[in-house]
Amino acid sequence: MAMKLYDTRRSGNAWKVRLLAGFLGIPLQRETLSIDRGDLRSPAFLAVAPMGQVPVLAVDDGTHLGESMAILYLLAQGSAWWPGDAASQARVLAWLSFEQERHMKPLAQLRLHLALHRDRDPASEEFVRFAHEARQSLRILEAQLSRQGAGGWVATANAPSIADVALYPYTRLAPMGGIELAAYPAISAWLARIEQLPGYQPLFPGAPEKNFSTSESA
Ligand SMILES: N[C@@H](CCC(=O)N[C@@H](CS)C(=O)NCC(=O)O)C(=O)O
Repeated sequence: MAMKLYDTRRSGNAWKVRLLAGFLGIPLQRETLSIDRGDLRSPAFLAVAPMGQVPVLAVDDGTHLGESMAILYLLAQGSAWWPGDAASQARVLAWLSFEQERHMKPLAQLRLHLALHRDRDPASEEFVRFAHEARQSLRILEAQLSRQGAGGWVATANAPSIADVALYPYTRLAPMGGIELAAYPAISAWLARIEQLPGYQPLFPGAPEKNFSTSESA
């Protein structure tokens, strides 16, 4: 039976899980919640998700697992997406940590408030700071991908890892928050290579052209 993934239609963090499941050929049954409807504050959801956020995966042993990094780690076990040697694993962990600490938040905030909710001023101190942090994070990623060379991946040389999956969604969606990617050629080539991998899943199933759509609620 397919594992159940609690997500929202537009969650970039849940997209990471759906991407990896697609690459691995793991079927997922989506339970798609709505932030606007208050689903993430319902007692039923909080019973399986103490952190009150998506993604959450219902694991085969009857437990539930939150946090995208933890879910990617679990799903990738036994596959090339989680490399076999400790030094490579440590490098993957370093980039997962970077994604959570420096990459995801500014890019997610810019997309959420400037493109989806349209409720903040891009010239406000807070959003100028997010834009600065987002560009800094993209410069670090660009430099790393340049170092890795034309066919390289974020943390590994010959095959992609869960670090690539983790960094893909909020990088791909950066233009929604006003961060154009043309200035980052290594990132642009890497995004295209990920999108060519067998099993790639766009944000909206079967509709890659809708990745940047703002017409439907989260
Ligand atoms: N560190 C978490 C962040 C998860 C997260 O921010 N989820 C967002 C959706 S993309 C969410 O549930 N937001 C609703 C809320 O925080 O109330 C992860 O990587 O899974």
